[in-house]
Amino acid sequence: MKKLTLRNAATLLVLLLAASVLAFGAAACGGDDDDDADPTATSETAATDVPEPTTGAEPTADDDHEGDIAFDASSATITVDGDSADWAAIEGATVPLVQIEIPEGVDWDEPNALDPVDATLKVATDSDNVYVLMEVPDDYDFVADDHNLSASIAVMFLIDAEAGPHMGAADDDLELGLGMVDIWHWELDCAADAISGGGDAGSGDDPDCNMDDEFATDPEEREDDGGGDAIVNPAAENSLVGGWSHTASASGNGADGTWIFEMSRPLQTGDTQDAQFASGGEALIALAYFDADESLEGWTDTGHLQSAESGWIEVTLP
Ligand SMILES: [Ca+2]
Ligand SMILES: [Ca+2]
Ligand SMILES: [Ca+2]
Ligand SMILES: [Ca+2]
Repeated sequence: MKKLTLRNAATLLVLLLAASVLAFGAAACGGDDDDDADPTATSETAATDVPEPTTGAEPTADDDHEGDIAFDASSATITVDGDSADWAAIEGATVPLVQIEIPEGVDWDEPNALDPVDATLKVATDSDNVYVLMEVPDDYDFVADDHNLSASIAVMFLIDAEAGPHMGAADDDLELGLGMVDIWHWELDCAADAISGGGDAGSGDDPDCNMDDEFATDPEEREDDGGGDAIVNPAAENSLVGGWSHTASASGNGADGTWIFEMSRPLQTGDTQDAQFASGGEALIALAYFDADESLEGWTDTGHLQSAESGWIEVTLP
């Protein structure tokens, strides 16, 4: 597995300190999709400047998006069932996930501290679909009727070339949306033996298992595809699927092990609120993990661990 390469640790540290604002989430990445943010210029811009879907022939971003982590996706057809056996021969990357430090003067709830974790990310494609495996070493927590007391994840993809890895914003100003990102946001409302995702077209909502297909333009502007006050997307494609498991689930909540989140979606969806992928192109990815042990009430919106401090994860598609 390829390891993280810190191109310039000193610079990164400065960035971490300087940009310790909300990143992949805060008010946005948790809970419901209520959008209580002000109708900012960012959302106005998004309403009138819907990006054209990128095609595989063109990379989804330019060289400005160099991050700390880059790897190649593999060619494979994966069974999305929460069993990672079909990924055994596929190489991925180690992705450090760290908690966001809420900056002074920003009116967000201060989370309870969580230790960083190293997630594993693998990506594969076949002629029709993109497949993503995210594994997180953490104890098992699943409570069927309260998803805040279960693990939750988000996988984010660049749509607009200028979008930053902090839900569309960049390190230097985390409240300034630079472009749209695609988000697969999974709160575990279904047990491990169910397949999550899907729902009515024209929406990103998964009414049964809460694996929603979303988009964001900045950390406070996040919606299900097709949702939001200003953006209309009746063509929203909604066939995202996921299966999950945990290696120690048989031992009950609190048992040490590894979460396995396996996901897939068509390479091309024709949906302006999705990233589009094709052979020879690039996927730019960021990850988030919500730990149910963060508080007695479970994970909070601002407390999640996230990868944006490493920049966009660059994945070259076969
Ligand atoms: Ca599988
Ligand atoms: Ca979609
Ligand atoms: Ca989307
Ligand atoms: Ca935990």
